[in-house]
Amino acid sequence: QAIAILDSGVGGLTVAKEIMRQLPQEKILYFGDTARAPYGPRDAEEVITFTHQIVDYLLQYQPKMIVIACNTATAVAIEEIRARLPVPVVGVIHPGARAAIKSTRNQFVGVIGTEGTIRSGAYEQALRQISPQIQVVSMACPQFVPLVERGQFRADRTTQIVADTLESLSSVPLDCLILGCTHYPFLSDAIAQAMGPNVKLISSADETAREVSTILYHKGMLAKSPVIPVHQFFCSGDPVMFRMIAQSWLNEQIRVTP
Ligand code: DGN
Repeated sequence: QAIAILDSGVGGLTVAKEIMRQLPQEKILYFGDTARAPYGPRDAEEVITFTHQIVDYLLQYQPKMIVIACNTATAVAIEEIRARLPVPVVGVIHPGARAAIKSTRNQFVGVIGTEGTIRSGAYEQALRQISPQIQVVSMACPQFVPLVERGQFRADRTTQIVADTLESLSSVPLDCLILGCTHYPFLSDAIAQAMGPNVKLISSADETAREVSTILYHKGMLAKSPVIPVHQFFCSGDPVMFRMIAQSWLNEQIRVTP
């Protein structure tokens, strides 16, 4: 049985890669809804509908767990999905918040994400639940996801857009910045350059993979076969672009089912 991972596009690959690294014996089924990305500007109802549709598609393969590797979908849909599924459902917001709390020294945390994620206030809520005195500044970065979906991670124009977008955060004394969208680790060079050396970038990937591993361990569901699994990738849009981005991020050849 596989771990099913979904996102609006290629962003969830940042989480998939970390799960593959921490749990190399687990088979991954990945769905990127590239035809309908970005989810960020869509209203909550629409994102909820899309998430249910993708989960239903993935359920045909009888996965042992679902990972919603999209902050926008986690923010609005995880409770509903969790309530209706018989398998564990993991999102990316609580793991991201936990990682930031572990990292911050001055209790001042920044969050960047899609409009949908920032509007939901899900990070503030998750952060304050763990640490009520935390100070949070959040900002939506609607231009970032389309750059990633087009594979433009390192273009000069990308670096410039990232620098311009994040400029207003430079006056805030944060010591860590949550990449509250799973697409953003693709832009981490440009984001790190814009934020400077005193701000640590926090991606949910590592902590989410740890949560996946803990749940599977406690449920006695970790894969036992020593055979290296063949992962499966599905995308709703252009498979050529998806494959190109996925192969360069994962450093391996993959097959994509359109
Ligand atoms: N990767 C998704 C997220 O983490 O929010 C959504 C990106 C998008 O579709 N805008």
